[in-house]
Amino acid sequence: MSARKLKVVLTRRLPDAVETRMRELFDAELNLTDAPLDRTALIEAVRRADVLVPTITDRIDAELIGLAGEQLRMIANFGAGVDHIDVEAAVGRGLIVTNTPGVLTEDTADLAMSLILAVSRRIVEGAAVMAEGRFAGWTPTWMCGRKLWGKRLGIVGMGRIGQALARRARAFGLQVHYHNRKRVSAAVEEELSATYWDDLDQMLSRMDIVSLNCPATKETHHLMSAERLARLQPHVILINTARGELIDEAALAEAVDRNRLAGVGLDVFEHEPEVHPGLVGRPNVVLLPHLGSATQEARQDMGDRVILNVMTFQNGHRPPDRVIPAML
Ligand code: 8YV
Repeated sequence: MSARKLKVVLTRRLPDAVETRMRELFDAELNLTDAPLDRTALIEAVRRADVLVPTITDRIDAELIGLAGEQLRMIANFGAGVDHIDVEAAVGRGLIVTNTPGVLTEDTADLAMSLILAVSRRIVEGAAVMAEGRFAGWTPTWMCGRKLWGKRLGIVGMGRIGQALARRARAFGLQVHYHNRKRVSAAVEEELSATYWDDLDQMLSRMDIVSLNCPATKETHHLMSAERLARLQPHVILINTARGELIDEAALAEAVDRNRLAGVGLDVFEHEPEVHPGLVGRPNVVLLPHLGSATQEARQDMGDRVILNVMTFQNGHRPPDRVIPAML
């Protein structure tokens, strides 16, 4: 590798310490406004960068990759999910693609567990009562949510985050069930007392809570279609902290409208940052603005992971978090 510092273009503001380190190590170009780059700015960025550091708010599709300059060598994503990147096109053009797995696992699992608790125990509704001064005194039948202990949680996608959620769920007395492309090891199943379902539809129709924790791919697009939503039991709580595209959001809004679900907790949306209006302002729907990895620690660790990947590449080695199409 040449002694010239790599031109590393960041599409968004990252934590201060990450940006400072990037400036020390690379010819780093920061986005000081923090507004997402529009298409023209993104095209300009891939025309001058050696390394692009995008986030989920950038669409890195085949067309953009085709417009990149000869010098672009690497796309070092700030985030674990790479569904906004056409990895096949990038790798086909000889680019290295990396992500930041592992460092946001516990935080995202915390958020999924928080949504399960918030929806089942009506925490947001209760907080609104207090904020609006509507608490008129305790009554035996008012604001009753649903018990968690002993209920069945079905986790769709038993990767790192799914497993981290299962550990938390066990502590709350939930029975863990899961569906995954591949069955996890017997040791993990035993640790989590997790029951594997080969057939997703069968699992869905028997759960009390369903949490989506799988990546967005062509195969998982609208995994929760109108038909699948109809398979859920009417008392089910549906949680999504993975990707909005996993759910047909219009179908979900209709199901909520017809009281076909007891509650919903969403941190991600099909057309982010837009949210289907039918889901807004519903007492049994808790919506969060994509906060899964939003802790100071996780965002710092994600930045450190990006730096590690770029440094390793700069030193002529294989970056630890390389993503190849076969992994998706
Ligand atoms: C990130 C996420 O904040 O890492 C992911 O895949 O969904 C988020 O928690 C976001 O992707 C940053 O690019």
